[in-house]
Amino acid sequence: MSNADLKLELQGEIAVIRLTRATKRNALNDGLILALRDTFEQLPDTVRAAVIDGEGPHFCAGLDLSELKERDAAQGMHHSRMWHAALERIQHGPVPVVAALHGAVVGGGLELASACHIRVADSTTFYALPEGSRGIFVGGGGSVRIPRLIGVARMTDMMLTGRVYDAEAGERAGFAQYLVPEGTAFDKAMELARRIAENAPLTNYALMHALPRIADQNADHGFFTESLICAIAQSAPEAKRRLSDFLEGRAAKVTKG
Ligand code: 1HE
Repeated sequence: MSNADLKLELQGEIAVIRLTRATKRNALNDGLILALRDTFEQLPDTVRAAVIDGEGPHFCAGLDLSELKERDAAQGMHHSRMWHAALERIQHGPVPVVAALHGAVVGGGLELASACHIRVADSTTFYALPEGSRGIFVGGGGSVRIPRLIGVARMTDMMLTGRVYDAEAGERAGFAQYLVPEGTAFDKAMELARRIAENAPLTNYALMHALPRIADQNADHGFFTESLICAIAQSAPEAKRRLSDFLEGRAAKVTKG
C-alpha cells in the first residue's frame, strides 16, 4: 500500500489508519479507496484491532465529486463495486475496526463509517447523505448498511429532504455508539480498540463474521448458526483458559459502568 492520502501507523497491537487529505476534507478518490482496501488486506498478523480517523476538521466529505462526472453507466457500476469490495475488507476483514468521527461524516464518508464495527463521535460530528440533492444515489454500500443502523425511514428522510443529524441526534438515531467531547473521539476509539484487542480472537471473529450474518437469517437458521459458532468458540483453548481464570478468581468480575 502506498498512498500519500492514507497513513498506517502501528501502536502495539492497534493499527491506526488515518485519512490525510484534509485540504479536500478527506474526500475519497479512487486511489484512496484502493489504498483502504489494500491496507486492510495487508494488515500485519500482530494487529488485533484498528482505528480509522481523519485529519483536519472533518472525518470525511464522501466521494471525490471531481471524479464523478467522467464516468458512464458501466464505469459507474464498476466504481460502486470497487467501493463495495474495499468496504467489505473493513467490515469482514481480519480485526474489529473503530471509527473516530468528527465534523462531516457525509455521503461516502458515512458509508465508510458504517462499514466499521464501532463508531465514536465527538460533539462536532454531523451526518448527512447529500447524494439526494446531488442527483445521485449511494453507491458504497450505504443502502445496505445505513438502514441497519438507523432504519429505512430515517435514511429515506435524509436523502429526500437533505436532513442533517448533529452529534447528539445522531447518537440517538443509532449512527454512533459513543458520544464524547470535542477532540476526544480518537482517544476514546483507542481506549476501546485496546479493550477489544484483549478479547479472544475467535470471539472477535464471531462478532464480525457470524453475528451480522445471523441477524440477516431467519430465526430458525439463526439459532442453528449460533449453535455452531458458539460450540467452535467455546472449544478453543483460549476460552477454556479464560473460564478457568474466572472460576479460580483470577479474572475481573462484571462491574456497574
Ligand atoms: C471536495 C469534496 C468532495 C470538499 N469532493 N472535493 N459529498 C458531498 O456532497 C459533500 C461536499 N462537501 C461539503 O459539503 C463541504 O466541503 C464540507 C461540509 C464537507 C466541508 O466544508 P468546509 O467549508 O470545511 O470545506 P470546503 O471549503 O467546502 O472544502 C475544502 C475543499 O475540499 C474545497 O476544494 P478547494 O479546491 O476549493 O479548496 C472543496 O471543493 C473540496 N471538497 N468535499 C471533492 N466530496 C460511493 S458513492 C458516495 C456518494 C457520495 O459520497 S456523494 C456526497 C459527496
